[in-house]
Amino acid sequence: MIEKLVIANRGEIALRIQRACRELGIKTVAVHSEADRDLKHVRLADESVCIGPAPSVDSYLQIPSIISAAEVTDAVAIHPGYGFLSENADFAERVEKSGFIFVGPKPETIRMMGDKITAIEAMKEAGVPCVPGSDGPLTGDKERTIRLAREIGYPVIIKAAGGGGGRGMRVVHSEAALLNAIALTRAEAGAAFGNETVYMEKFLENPRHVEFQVLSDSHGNAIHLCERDCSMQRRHQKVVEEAPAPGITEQQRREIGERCAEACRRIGYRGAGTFEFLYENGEFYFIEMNTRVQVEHPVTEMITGIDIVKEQLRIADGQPLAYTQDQVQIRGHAVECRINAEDPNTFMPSPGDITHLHVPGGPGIRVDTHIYHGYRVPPHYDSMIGKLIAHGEDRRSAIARMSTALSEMIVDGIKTNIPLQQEIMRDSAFIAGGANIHYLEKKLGL
Ligand code: MV4
Repeated sequence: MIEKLVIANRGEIALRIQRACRELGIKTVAVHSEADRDLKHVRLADESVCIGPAPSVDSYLQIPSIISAAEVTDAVAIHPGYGFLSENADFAERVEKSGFIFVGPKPETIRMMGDKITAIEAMKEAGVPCVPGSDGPLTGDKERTIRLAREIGYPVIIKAAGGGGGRGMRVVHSEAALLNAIALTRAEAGAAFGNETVYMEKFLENPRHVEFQVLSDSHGNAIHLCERDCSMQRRHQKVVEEAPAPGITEQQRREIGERCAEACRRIGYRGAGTFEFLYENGEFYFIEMNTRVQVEHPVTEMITGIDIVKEQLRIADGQPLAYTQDQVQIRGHAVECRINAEDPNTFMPSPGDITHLHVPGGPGIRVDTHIYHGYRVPPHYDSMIGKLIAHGEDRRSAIARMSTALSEMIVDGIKTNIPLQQEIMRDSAFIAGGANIHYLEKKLGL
């Protein structure tokens, strides 16, 4: 097994990775910014290295500093977590060229998925259902583009090949607005991603966001771990996630899940990954693939009993998958509430000292957080300070457990979105299940 690993991240995911390492007997090196000396995982790490000042660009995004930290500590592997450098193909490449194991897919796979057009092309070829669209970049041929949009049917959406996660896209409702919208999206994409390539898709008006978790090893084995519903979101930030997705039939799960696993085998995918779909009128449409561990991975762990981070580490070590598809059994239902240090009404970040903390517990409750009594939430990073995960025999019981857990949780000294999460757990459309991606924003009056 990998002897020592650098955790190239912070917060709850750094602690989550450290826990998996402990179980596997891997020593950990925490790399942290000047503002993060007091992080729980830094204190618990076998070794720690300060890699720069508070701003992420000067620390968690500094590729040479992270690789140097691995060199000076004699680490053999680097886990990027989520965000920061996790989907940076150049980082993965420099990690490997420096002789370290990158816990994630090959650099060329990350690059392929980073370009949404090549990602869709690969998935379509592997039999994964995609959104009707341009099947490649839009050309300068105006007549051809106008014809294409007519064939697809309005509304259409123009997306940047270098975008994703809600950046670089524009909806077009009529032919009169088409060419101008393409020009604008191109210009923005050029400025934001250094790539003016854009493509067109049919715009789905009221879809749900349903994503499949996969694991794929370096021996040609790939499995799916069921799907998650992440439709409860605000401004492309997920708020509540759950698994399995309400209303998906066992047959459809098998069908789409197996297409995703087969796509992994075909492209030689390595590690954990997520296939993002839009789900509308009973149909799945692939939009993007994420090549990292995701924030919401615990809901999948709760219903499958599989430790996704440990599997990432085993795969990175070159071991075959510990599970076959038949051994993946779904039990019950899990819900996750993201806990953010923010004003529940204005959504403004609320960093500061945690003067009092009480964490919930009881059957089926899991708390993934790095915060502790007396911890100061720094203002420099994402406002998510933890996740509450509730598992139950069915969806109703998972929601009931989550409601109780939220009512037990006390975080004093800073504002949190716990009141908003309590309101969502009481919301009739959430309780019914299957609300679409616009539901929360409409409820909040956005
Ligand atoms: C779409 C779409 C409707 N139709 N594509 C936004 C994030 C990025 N991952 C893709 N996104 C969307 N692509 C087509 N063809 C609507 C969205 C979208 C969305 C998707 C998932 C979760 C939240 C969203 C919020 C707004 C728009």
